[in-house]
Amino acid sequence: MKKTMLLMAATLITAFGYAQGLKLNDLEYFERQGVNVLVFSNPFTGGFNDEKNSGIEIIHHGVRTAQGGAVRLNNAPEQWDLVPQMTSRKVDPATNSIEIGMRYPDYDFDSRVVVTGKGDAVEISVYLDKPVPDAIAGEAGFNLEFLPSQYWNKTFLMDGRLNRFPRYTASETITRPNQEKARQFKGFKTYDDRGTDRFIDPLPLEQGHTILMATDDPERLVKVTSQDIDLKLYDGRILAQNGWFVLRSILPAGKTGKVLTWTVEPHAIPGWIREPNIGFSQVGYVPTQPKVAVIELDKKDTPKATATLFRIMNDGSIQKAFEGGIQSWGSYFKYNYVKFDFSAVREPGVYYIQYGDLKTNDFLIDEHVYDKITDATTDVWIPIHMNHMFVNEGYRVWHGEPFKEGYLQAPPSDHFDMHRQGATTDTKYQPYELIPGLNVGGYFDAGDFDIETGANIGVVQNLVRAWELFHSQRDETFVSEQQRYVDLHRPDGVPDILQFIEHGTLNLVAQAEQIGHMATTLSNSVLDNYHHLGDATSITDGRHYDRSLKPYEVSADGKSSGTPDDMWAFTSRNPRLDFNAATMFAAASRALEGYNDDLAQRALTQSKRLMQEATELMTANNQQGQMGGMATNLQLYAATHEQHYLDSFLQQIWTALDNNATSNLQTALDAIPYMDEAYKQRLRPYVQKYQEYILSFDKDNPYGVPIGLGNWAGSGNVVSFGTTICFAYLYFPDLIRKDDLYRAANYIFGCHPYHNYSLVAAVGAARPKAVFYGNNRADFSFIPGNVAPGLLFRQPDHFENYDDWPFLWGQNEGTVGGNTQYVIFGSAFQNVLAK
Ligand SMILES: [Ca+2]
Ligand SMILES: [Ca+2]
Ligand SMILES: [Ca+2]
Repeated sequence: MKKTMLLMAATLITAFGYAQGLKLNDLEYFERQGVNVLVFSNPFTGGFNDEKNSGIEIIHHGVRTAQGGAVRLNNAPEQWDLVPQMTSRKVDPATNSIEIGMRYPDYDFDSRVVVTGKGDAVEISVYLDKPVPDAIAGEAGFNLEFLPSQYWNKTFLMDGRLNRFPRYTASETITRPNQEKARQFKGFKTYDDRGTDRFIDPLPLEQGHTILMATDDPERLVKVTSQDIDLKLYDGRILAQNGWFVLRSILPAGKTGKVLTWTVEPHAIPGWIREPNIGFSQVGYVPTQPKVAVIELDKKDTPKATATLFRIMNDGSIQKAFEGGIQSWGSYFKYNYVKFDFSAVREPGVYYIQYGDLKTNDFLIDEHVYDKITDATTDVWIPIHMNHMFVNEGYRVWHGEPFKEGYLQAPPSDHFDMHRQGATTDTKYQPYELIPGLNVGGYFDAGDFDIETGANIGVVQNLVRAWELFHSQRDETFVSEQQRYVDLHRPDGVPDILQFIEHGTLNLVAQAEQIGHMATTLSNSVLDNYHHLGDATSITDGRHYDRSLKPYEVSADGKSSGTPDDMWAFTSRNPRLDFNAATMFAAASRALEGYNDDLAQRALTQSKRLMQEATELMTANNQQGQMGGMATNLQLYAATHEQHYLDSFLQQIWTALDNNATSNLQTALDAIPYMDEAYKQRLRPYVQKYQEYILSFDKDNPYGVPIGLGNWAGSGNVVSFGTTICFAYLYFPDLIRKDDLYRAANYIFGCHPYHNYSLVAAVGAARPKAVFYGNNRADFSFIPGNVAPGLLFRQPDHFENYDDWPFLWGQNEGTVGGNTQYVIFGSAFQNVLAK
């Protein structure tokens, strides 16, 4: 042991003594080879409060390992704890420093944090012009959060005391009166205190003045010193599974001026160069398609002259199949990109790429590689997300039948998932009154369990499109609406896609019939149910909420309780949503005719009624301009063949195409089956323009697809792009290049920045992503067939997709809207390739 420690000390001296210095670069972050320190390049302005993506951040040897550096009000902040507003950001290259003004308006509390590059460290100082307000004195502190998956099982020393970061949380807590806890976002509570009026406060794992983290891993080694005040280390996972390790110092009460100073020194491996990321399709390639690997290189890396394709022969021996030159693409954000084109290889077989010493995993070249790309999504992901059903798979129950007590009319209220109930209910129901009949059909939105009406409308539309265009007869799922039971991998004689359309329509028709218009969402009434992880059945107690009972009290007949856990229907009327529903009902009625005639008729009735009422409402509100009824008119024409719908569509489509051809082309293509040859001819120039648009991405980025830079990553856009290309090729094979059909598939299946894993869970890929933000995310797992949003852009220059940490929804969540779009893409892609 002693010998090891001496060796470690020697390494540290060398390591921390390596002179290079953290310098502010042109992109306004501190940089040295192997280390980036960002200071509010990403402020706390994400859509969902603390997204664990903000404040002071460290990108350590290519991986973002720390974030959340800021003045915070909790030992281990949760998503809905208050976050600071950034009131100013001053970058000063002369002093090599960045100063951030922070404010908590709820407490009229201002602070300034100055980060200064000093040698290989940054010094972080907190300044107060007024003392910490009494209400949060002893609670406000400076925090920095470290990613558990990068630190667990690694060692740390606090003032020389040895310890190890736990793989799973099991440290100590206390409870304190709720009144001592800083207010949470909009006054919501993330926890159910079981009537104790107390909150849980974690105790520190360690405290002291100097911490060395990951002494056993040079890529993660960090030294943090606090000159004046103790550092405390917390495990945020003890409150919330998505918590991080939190390093924290409490700001002293009653003091002003410079009240805290930390020195943070992330170790840099001398001369470190990031390993190349060889992007290729993990699903493989059909023999005739273009095959180009995109290799992402550290900007200090020197590209090799060639790369090689090796083939693993049927007897297990290995043969060189191809050697080809490396072409430079150029730089894109922080990396350089080169390409390796091995399109010449067409022989079916098992291959891998070798670039320098680096070998990829194997992949297939074969005529059938894309045959199964949607099977996991249709056979597993979609049925698991069927609400109000018991879902079984082999020996496993995914969930029981949720929300048996139904849905209450939401009272006027704010919400935590971007909804609200306005001052009126717009229905015949009183707040908290049971709205009958809504607990039927519908799909969980995503990693949460609400029925987002807009998303569910999209699901039915997507599935109807897939049904009408491709007529998939695939039957791998038993669905009984009568038994409220779904059994995966048990054929029942009915095409699954019809059953999925029926299931979505059942809930949406119930909304229109019971409420009179569409709810904005059917969602949780309390925040501590919203972040539920586990079986959806246990979100509510299955008993009707009775406000005359005390919380947790159950009525004598066992049918009601005083626990306010019943789900709410948010019913503020939105004519645009009704308009969209009208579109979907028209489509659903077509698909369901001959399979469930009663439901088909009910859907058509609601379609016509909502269309008329929404038009009147929007006319009255002068909202005609935002009607967006182009697709609706098309759907209604397809359902009814009434000429006036067609006339309206034709009035709208050409203007829409002239205004924005790229985003409206899909709708224009969708109309082709109902139109004459003249319509198709008139569309040709727009399709020609779309081909130019496709090619423009070759200059935009090395991957040749639209890469989104928002706070929800962009694989959905790539899927839409790919879908439109397929449809355009289907109708205009002389205008769209066949080679361009593969762009979206390449990107989604592994040819993208950061790593080369397929963004679709499970079927077909050699190396799919392993963790996703599904409702089983606490198990670091996935639901097969999910499509991750993928590569999340972090300002100012970093793409990221964690595959050992599921909890960032913007990278790893899949939505029912997005995944059913992927089904269309996959079906269209397979269909055009088969031709
Ligand atoms: Ca949701
Ligand atoms: Ca079936
Ligand atoms: Ca209940």
